[in-house]
Amino acid sequence: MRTLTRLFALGAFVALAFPGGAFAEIRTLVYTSAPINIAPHAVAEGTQLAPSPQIDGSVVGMSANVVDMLGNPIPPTDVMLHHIVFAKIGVPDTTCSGIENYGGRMAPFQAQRFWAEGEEHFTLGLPDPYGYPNRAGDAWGMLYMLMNHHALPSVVEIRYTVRYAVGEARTPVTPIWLDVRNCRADPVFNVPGTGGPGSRYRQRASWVAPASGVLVAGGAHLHGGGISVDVADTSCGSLYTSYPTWGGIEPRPVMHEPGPTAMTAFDDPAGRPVRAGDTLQITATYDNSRPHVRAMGIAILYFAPRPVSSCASHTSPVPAPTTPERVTVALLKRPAGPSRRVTSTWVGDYAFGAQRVTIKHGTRFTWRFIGRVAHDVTLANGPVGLASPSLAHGTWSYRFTRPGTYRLFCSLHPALMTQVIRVR
Ligand SMILES: [Cu+2]
Repeated sequence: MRTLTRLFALGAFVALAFPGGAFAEIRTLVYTSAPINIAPHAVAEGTQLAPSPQIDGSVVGMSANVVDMLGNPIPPTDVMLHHIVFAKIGVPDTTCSGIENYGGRMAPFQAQRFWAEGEEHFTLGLPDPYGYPNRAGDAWGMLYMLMNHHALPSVVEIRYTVRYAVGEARTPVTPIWLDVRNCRADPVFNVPGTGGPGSRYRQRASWVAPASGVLVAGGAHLHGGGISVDVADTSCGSLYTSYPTWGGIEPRPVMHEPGPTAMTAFDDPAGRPVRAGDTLQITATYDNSRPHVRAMGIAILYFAPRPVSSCASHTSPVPAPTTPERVTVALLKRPAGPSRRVTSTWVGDYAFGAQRVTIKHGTRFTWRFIGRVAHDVTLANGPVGLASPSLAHGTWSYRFTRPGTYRLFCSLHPALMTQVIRVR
């Protein structure tokens, strides 16, 4: 009887929401970003407003790629889509009260991250009957990071496809963004790579579920050197583990350690229960036998609130083993000038002050950022993984405890800004 009443109430709701019985359908909507200019052998990162459906409905799927100004797809060997993140502006994020923009400033508004894609090309597909609710008046923003492998400037656009249910009541999902370096536009960490053969390096973060419900879909993001991303309910065990697949044609020149070409995702219409008050823990596991810089560990989960009484662990499928291509990131420009015994230098547009430096081990070296645009200090190759945040002002320092040759570059301007530090 109660079920009947509930069905009746639902029917009344649908009739009210869609007077005249609007035709229920799933539309395929294709949008294009504003043009993005990328300098030769450089990285473009930034934010844009993103066109979005101008009608009430629910997002049930998303995918994106990089196209030229004529709409032709651009392969990653030309312009690499490092990552794009879509967020709904003015709506609080589920796991983060404020997001630090590129350059270290807090974003001036709330934004709910609801989908992202990186080199692994995570395609969103929510199982029936779920959907991410969206209103005609909602505004979307897009954060992007693209890398140009050409010696010429490129102008590209992001083309994205939204599968969108209209005229139909979907069960609403909330996106849950779990990130071991959460609340940053550039949520990176560095794997030192000093653990020896077979060693692992882990980063973790956790989040307490404020409501009960079920996880119905998810995807994850790792960088080169990644082993897995696991999401566990600390009282029940693993709910989802994502594994990378490696391979494909690696772009030349090598401007970063290649990321996975795929990550295992899941969709589960029955849902994986999480109780209010349960702690969800994300663990990003990396190889620690060699350095991996500017690494990430992210999972995005789609959560449908509803009463649940218990939780259970899940074993995730492991893809057929693949081996990452072992690349050495070489400097694209030979550091110039006399070798200097200094313990600090400047970083400007577009050079390091002292490009060839010799120091004693144990020395703390300081970089002073004085550019109009942001730069960073990133290990290309050397004994220990290290990288600074991207900065336009302020200083960053690092204590060199292991002797060897550290070849460094700005990961945003790798063809222009290089430095070598010899640690005796
Ligand atoms: Cu730079």
